[in-house]
Amino acid sequence: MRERLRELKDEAWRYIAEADDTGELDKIRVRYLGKKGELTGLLRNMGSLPPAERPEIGKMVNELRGQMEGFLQERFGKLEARELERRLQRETIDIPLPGRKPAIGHKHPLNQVLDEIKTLFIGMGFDVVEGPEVELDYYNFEALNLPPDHPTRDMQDTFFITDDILLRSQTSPVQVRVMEKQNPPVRIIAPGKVYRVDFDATHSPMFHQVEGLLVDDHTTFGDLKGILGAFIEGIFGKGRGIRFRPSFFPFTEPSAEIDVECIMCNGQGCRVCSHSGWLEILGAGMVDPRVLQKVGYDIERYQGFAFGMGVERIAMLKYGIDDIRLLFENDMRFLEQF
Ligand code: 2NM
Repeated sequence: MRERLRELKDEAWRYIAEADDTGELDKIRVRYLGKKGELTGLLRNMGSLPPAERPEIGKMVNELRGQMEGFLQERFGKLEARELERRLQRETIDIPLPGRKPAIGHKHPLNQVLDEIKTLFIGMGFDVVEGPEVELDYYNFEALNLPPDHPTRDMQDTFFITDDILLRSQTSPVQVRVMEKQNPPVRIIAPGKVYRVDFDATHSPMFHQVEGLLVDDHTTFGDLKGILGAFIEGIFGKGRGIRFRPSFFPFTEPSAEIDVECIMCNGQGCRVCSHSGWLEILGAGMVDPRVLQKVGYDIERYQGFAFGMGVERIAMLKYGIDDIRLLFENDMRFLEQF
């Protein structure tokens, strides 16, 4: 029996010393010290020994058990430390490594400008209205005081679908539709896509307009100047010179084109403003009473002013973009700059 114990110890010590990881070591522990383990088995078989030998053998088995537990624990501590060391090596975090940035998109520059325009007019009490892009000739031209033979109608170079259906060339038809349904006071802006047969560095066959209309009693050209002055200040900043030049539109009388001091050269003259020091940004005027009369308004009581602007043009002037096509190509290298 003593012989057997010595063999068992030698064998176990060799296994424990050679175990390469904590998992293997645990299997060895179960093999000797587990419920069905070899050492446990020896204790259980004490009954088969002569009674005189039992106390001594029992003591030896228990001693071996204690030694083995101690040795296992020592090895376990070492292997566990080695495994932790290896795991830490493998899982090192490279702290200065730049993170993977998710590509986050943002609003297209045109929509940024459009939202700015809307916000400014909403702040001055205007409602935002939209209407059809495929429009009747009546709303696009006739209601706006452009009879069939009017020269401006040819000049507009419109996309016709049939004789009396077309792609709107301006958003003013939306305003006519509102006036037909609603009595003054009217205070609206109509943003949206418009279509004209025109294509070069500064013109696109589809572009965006914002037109505005205010109709009330006692509405004057002074109101127009005040509202548009506040708008221009909001878009281009305070203290920039503004000038009104006489102009002509079939739907307004008197009419004006409105310039702002060049934002590139502060009025000194440069390539952007064709060396004039001024940028044209708005058309406007007092609504021709004939337009108001056609929608059934009492022209003895009501007057109005209206204005229109191209969103692409304002974006180009604001950001110094020299080709309108850049706004539609959606080249990320361009868009990322805004
Ligand atoms: C402009 C310039 C001047 C305009 C006129 C109207 C309406 F419907 F009230 F008659 N809406 N927009 C207008 C006036 C538009 O764009 C350059």
